[in-house]
Amino acid sequence: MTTLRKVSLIGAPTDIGAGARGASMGPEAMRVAGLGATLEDHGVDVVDRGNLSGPSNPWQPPVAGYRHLPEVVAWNQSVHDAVYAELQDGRMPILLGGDHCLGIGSISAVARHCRDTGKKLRILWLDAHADFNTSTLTPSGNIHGMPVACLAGHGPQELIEIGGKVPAISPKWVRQIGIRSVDAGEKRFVHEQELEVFDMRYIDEMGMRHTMELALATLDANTHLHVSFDVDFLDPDIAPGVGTTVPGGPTYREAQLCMEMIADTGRMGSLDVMELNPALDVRNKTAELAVDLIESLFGKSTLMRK
Ligand code: HAR
Ligand code: MN
Ligand code: MN
Ligand code: MN
Repeated sequence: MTTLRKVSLIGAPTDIGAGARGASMGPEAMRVAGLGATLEDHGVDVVDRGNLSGPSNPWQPPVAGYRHLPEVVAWNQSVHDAVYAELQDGRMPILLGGDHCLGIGSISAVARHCRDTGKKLRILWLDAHADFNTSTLTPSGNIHGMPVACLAGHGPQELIEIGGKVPAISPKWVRQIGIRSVDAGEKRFVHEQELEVFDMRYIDEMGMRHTMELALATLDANTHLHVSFDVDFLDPDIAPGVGTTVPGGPTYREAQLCMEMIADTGRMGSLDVMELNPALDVRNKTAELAVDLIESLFGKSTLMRK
């Protein structure tokens, strides 16, 4: 089984759901780090669709528990439409964020595609954060802390219905990896909704290999695997260029193994690369690391493997 070799890059240059400005520069930093040419070197057919457009960031306080809700809806609608069009075209969308609120548009489109085609959906959420807040649980109102809850149907009507069905996904389809920062109310809600979380404690004790074996255990030939890669998943020592660093993340090799084991499944059908913040990066090294890890998602490994 090999990963689909036709890829479309979609830039979503906004920080509308984030608590720091700068993720809006993420798509261009990924291009500067050579994402397109690097994938082509691995035999991937790459089309860069350029950047989506949407409202600018008004930088306002929360209203009824949400910051910038109308703008977040507009961006997610356009992400949904772009991602869905690529899937219908038989291509693998790679969404270049932008902050992680855009996972709502991206994954609701993937879920819709899976309903159209009778595929089973599995979502790997690689992140320091669970992103499972609601308007009443959130400490910040930042919607990048809410996408998984919204996808599971817990969020404002205009956001949760973007992909046409509410809820877009079941929490049972999600495997979260690398989690190490969860707010108090959010933690209760994660347990109540039975999200499957492989947190850093689990990875410390059991290792990345065992973690990924379990996270990938229920994939079959009819599964569409969506990978939502929040760059703050990585340890800040190797990936400083994100808005919300949390110490104690996966090392370079742990992250590589994670990506290599995903590649081995051959089931990845769509990918988000989120929260890269070039304003906080050091000579674009976080973007370069993200490109290196994406190469591994497409099968780069140290030695040839069968
Ligand atoms: N949990 C915090 C909040 O909801 C911080 C969320 C930060 N989220 C991201 N994406 N960077 O994972 O405000
Ligand atoms: Mn498909
Ligand atoms: Mn996130
Ligand atoms: Mn995060």
